[in-house]
Amino acid sequence: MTEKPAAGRILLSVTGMYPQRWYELLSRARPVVLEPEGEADPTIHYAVVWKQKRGVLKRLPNLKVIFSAGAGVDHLLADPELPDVPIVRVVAENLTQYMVEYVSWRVLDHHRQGFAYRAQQAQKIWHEPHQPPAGEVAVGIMGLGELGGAAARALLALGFKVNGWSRREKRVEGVTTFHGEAGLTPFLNATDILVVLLPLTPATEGIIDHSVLKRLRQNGPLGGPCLVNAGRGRLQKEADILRALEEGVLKEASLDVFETEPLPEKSPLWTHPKVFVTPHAAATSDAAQLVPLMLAQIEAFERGEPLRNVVDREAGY
Ligand code: NDP
Ligand code: OXD
Repeated sequence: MTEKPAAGRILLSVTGMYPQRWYELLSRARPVVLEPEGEADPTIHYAVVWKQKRGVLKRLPNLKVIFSAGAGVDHLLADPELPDVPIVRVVAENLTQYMVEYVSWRVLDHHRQGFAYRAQQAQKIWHEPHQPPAGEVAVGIMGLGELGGAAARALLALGFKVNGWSRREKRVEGVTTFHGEAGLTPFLNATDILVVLLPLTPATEGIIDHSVLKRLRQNGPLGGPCLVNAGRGRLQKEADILRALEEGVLKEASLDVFETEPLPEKSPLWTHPKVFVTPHAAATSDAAQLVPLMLAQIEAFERGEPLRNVVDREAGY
């Protein structure tokens, strides 16, 4: 009788993402290890990682697939010794839903004058400022992928005008689309609330700088443009955001991600009256939702079916 080959083990290295929860759920289906054994561990075929310990992946000679525990993969691609195997990133309904909620919440807060009302309440001021209708306000989404596309549809349903900017040419119903370097200025010029949902790549690092903020529509219905960044912190230059707020080039900002995380205590963003801070919490990777998707992909892969949501390493996302 031939014995069934042992199932390849899964390496789990998810820094700051409740590893115990991932461990419990994954290990119900497969043997899971937290550290490879010895210099080279041939029993590990899959890795589930988030900001993995440096050098841990190169010790896996039989690694077949790396699963990023999040949608972004900049944490993985930053590893100079990353093995040359497919990387699968998170695309999941619940993660998208979280992001749609976050973007809708922040856009509505800027649109419905949340900053002004909180300041008024602190001083017990009863005053109703002019409120433009959503249909007069243009939200511009940088990054029209899984998350940006879903956010665009939700904002359209709320009645906003929506512009979108992507790397390649794209059509999204109801959205005025722009792409590439040539499309950037017209996209910015037509935008009142800029929502950043780009991946961090060599092409996008530091893209949210003073020159981009300056090109947002300066005479729009909100009395100045607003910024929402839920992509990555290193997309933005925080000194430029502070300068733009100081100059009035930018009216307000909602930031979920920062150049350095956790946001250092000394950062002026914490206490700036025109900045709303959340701790990289726009869309959480929920192990209970994501583990079944990863296990289903492993099973399909072992049946010889193609992997889904594979990262294009050359593009960096
Ligand atoms: P996708 O890969 O589906 O979409 C990325 C989009 O960005 C695409 O539209 C792509 O263009 C565009 N893009 C990439 N590079 C460029 C460029 N150089 N110029 C213009 N457009 C560009 O990613 P997701 O929507 O799933 O996720 C986006 C990012 O959101 C993640 O990478 C991650 O960093 C961040 N994120 C943050 C979370 C949080 O909690 N704050 C949670 C989850 C994700 P094209 O369509 O042409 O390919
Ligand atoms: C992600 C994140 O990329 O949570 O999924 O930032």
